Amino acid sequence: MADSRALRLGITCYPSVGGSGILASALGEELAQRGHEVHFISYGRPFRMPVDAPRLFFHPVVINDYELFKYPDYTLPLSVKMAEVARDHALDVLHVHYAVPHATAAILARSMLPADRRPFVVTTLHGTDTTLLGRDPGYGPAIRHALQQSDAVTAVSGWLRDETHRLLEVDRPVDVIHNFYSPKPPRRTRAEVRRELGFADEAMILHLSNLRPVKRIDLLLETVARVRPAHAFKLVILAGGDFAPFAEKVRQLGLGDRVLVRENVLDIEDYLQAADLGLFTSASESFCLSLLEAMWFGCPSVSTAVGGIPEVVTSGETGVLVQVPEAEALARAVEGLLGDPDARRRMGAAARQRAQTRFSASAIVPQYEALYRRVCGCGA
Ligand code: GMT
Repeated sequence: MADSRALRLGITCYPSVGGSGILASALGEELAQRGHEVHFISYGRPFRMPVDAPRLFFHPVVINDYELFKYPDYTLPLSVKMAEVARDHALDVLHVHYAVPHATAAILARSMLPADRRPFVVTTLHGTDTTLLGRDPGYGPAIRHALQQSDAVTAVSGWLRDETHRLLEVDRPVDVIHNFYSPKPPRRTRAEVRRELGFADEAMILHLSNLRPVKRIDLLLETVARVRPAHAFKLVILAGGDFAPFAEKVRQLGLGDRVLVRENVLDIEDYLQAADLGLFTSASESFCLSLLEAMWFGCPSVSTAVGGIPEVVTSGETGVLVQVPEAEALARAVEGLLGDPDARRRMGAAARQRAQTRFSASAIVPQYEALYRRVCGCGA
């Protein structure tokens, strides 16, 4: 019989700036708003997790540093905290975001509990947990084991599902549930933000990422250095990390007056609404949540056509995908859109429409709820 009772859910994610943590926090918030009880378990409070929201709880994992250990261990205290929260709050499901080490800790936590108190384990793969760590002989077998032992595994794109089967040789189904984004209203107007950044009539190209090597910030800078006319735009980088290592490259390319960097910005919506074009140059990307964030604000993007990005962007309709990841090809695509405000407006409107219909909370969160109910055997 179908059971629509509210569920008790544990969510573990990285609490720092990063797509998997952002997605997990937003999911927890949405689930709590839908009446479920949500317990975050992590070493830090997820940075976008609201304070004082009903049915939303945070359980910190305390990590002690013992002299004997050369490297502090997180997996064991995390698993103990997961088992404790699962027992004390009668969790139905432990949903872990990013397999390493969360899925392994969840499997261990489950086995610490008596059979009638064990939560079901759902693991969501986000990207490098498969594509980077999955290839590492020191991690791959442990990830594979945790995926085989999970009650359900999801991937944030069809591409990541296929890569998981290929690289980790898991012989179990992997459900695809795409990412979603729920924009917060901007706090400042577009004009105020552009004034803060010192813009006159230039177009604003926006890039936002954690700046890891996979984001190819070198290619991003080489691309904008080739865009003409140079006075027609400025590049704004919202950096979820330290930009200092790239400052020399900015100088070498003569981009000092055209590249503006803001580090660890919380009000990203302020900048998203002020942008005219997104630019993403990643070497690999399972989904690219930042690209979706731009789409929500009617901002079309130029991006490398890698990984799961073609599932997010329809090339020529909601943005431009560049098949050859080279500065020259990317720069020509940027110039094409900078020089054609009508095309930009048309693509921006189509991007917003696609984001709302395909990648909104109302389209995606019910897919997770259905998955939880399926693993719990409590109907849809
Ligand atoms: O997998 C990672 O590199 C980290 C992860 C994160 O926490 O930022 O990023 C991945 O997950 C995001 C959310 O699902 C995706 O939007 C990113 O595309 C993905 N990164 C990569 O695949 C490189």
